[in-house]
Amino acid sequence: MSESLDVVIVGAGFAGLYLSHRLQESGRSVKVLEQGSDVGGTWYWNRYPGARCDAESLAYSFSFSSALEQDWHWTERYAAQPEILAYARHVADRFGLRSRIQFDTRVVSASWSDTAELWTVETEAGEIFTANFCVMATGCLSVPQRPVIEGLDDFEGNFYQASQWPHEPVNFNGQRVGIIGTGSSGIQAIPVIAGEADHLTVFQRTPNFSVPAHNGALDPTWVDAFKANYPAHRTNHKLGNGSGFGDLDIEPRAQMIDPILFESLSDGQATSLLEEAWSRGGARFMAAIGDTLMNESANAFVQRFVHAKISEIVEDPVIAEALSPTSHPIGTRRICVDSNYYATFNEPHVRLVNLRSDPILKITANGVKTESEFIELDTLVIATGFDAMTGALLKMQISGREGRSLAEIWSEGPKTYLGLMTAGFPNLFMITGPGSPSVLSNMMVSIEQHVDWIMDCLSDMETKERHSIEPAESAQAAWVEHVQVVANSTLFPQGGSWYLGANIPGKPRLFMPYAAGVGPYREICDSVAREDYRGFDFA
Ligand code: NA7
Repeated sequence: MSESLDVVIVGAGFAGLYLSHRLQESGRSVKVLEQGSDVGGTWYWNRYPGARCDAESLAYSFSFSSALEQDWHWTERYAAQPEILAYARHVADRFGLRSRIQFDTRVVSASWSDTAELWTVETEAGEIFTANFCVMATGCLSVPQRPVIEGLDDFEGNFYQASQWPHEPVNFNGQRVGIIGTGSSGIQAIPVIAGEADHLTVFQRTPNFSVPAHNGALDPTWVDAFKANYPAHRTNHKLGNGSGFGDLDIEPRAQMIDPILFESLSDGQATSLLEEAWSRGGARFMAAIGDTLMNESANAFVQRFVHAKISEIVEDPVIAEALSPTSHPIGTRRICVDSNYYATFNEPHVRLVNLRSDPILKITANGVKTESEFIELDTLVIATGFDAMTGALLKMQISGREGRSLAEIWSEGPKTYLGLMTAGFPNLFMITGPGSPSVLSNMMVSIEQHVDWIMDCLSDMETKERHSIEPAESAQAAWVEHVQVVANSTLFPQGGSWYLGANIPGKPRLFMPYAAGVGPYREICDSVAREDYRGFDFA
């Protein structure tokens, strides 16, 4: 038996929740298929100690309902995972979305029928859903990457993966813990695990740049003043040239302020801007000097500033040097936002093993063998990242016109038009897909923008009695090239990061997110729609 719908959505994270709300409101039939047992996506799976958002709470939240915006009470400047998950649950309950979501349901395939002009979506349990439209709301960081390390499966102690953390409390008291991975997840988890464990060994391959969060309780008076101005703040977040975080000043700016460029600053002025940004905290440190991600000299200056900070914080100069990134320009790998990360290495029971000079040879039943020693462990944690942006899409068998598979068409890297659709896959939308600002942006801003655009597109198709939409090959090719041209005008490609697929052996190297900023990107999408969906073909 198959269920027939207007729209099938894969994923009940924030994207799936908002889209299902809009579809439900519009009277369309919709089903959301979700692998987890609850809503929340990223925030359902990533429950590791210290997990919290690196965007500020009042910006990392939905703007579509002012009642929701006003009612919801964020407690901290950067919300922790349980609070964000509670928010996702609240949204699902408040807007009556749960009845359309089928949990514990993994989608294994989605195929387009040229004759029926329908998508058929099949689950692991063999259930079949057919729909006119299929929307992949599968998230950008949802397929964990397990490292290839000899003996990883032989470890007999407690073993945890950051992005697949158990739902039961985990206690590290009295244990010798090891952690592999020093990206955002590791950098958030390390200080918290160190607070409990008897001994913590951090196995670091590549150091990452991290700035202090200066997290803390939100001041209710500040929040009230911010909320009184919420629409203006949201406009700032949506239209800016940057990543959609906007500024969190109490008085929202009427216009974007021109970025301050490095060449206009003396060294003293540049340092004081960085000092101010460092003491304010958060990822907006990267915007203190406006061309940090475009200009090698500016970037080198900012790198030196952070290296000096690390040396000030970390007492042992050898450890400080090992923690100081030198292999990539700052910001070209996602900047981390931490609470006490560098200071944790001053604790006598915390140790850094620099895998660059002492690589792991293998993991055994009770520890890690490096080239120079054996480190006995009770517990091993891996925080080794994700098959980002394309991982979840390619894990499913997705086939479009004439049965051609997405994996085959993307074999040299993802090809999309606007990060929303791929040629040959009619009526298949992606939310925050490769080729859109996605992971370079405030996800809430980008999710709402894509959902609203898709909803307008569906209405327009109905009005004009169009049954299917897909990008023209030429428009797609031009967009793919444009995304690369924009990326190549920045320092991002030098980062060798998961933005490029560089963390997955054999994955094609292509810079996946669109780096021109959320405002310009929104303007392009809106102009495409205004010009009768320029670059799309309809049937
Ligand atoms: P990241 O940022 O991809 O970090 C993964 C870390 O794991 C990184 O330090 C890697 O070192 C390390 N890693 C991966 N494989 C290995 C092996 N085999 N040996 C040693 N170390 C390894 O993932 P996160 O989960 O921390 O963060 C992802 C995003 O989630 C983050 O940016 C936020 O947006 C939220 P490497 O750099 O490869 O040398």
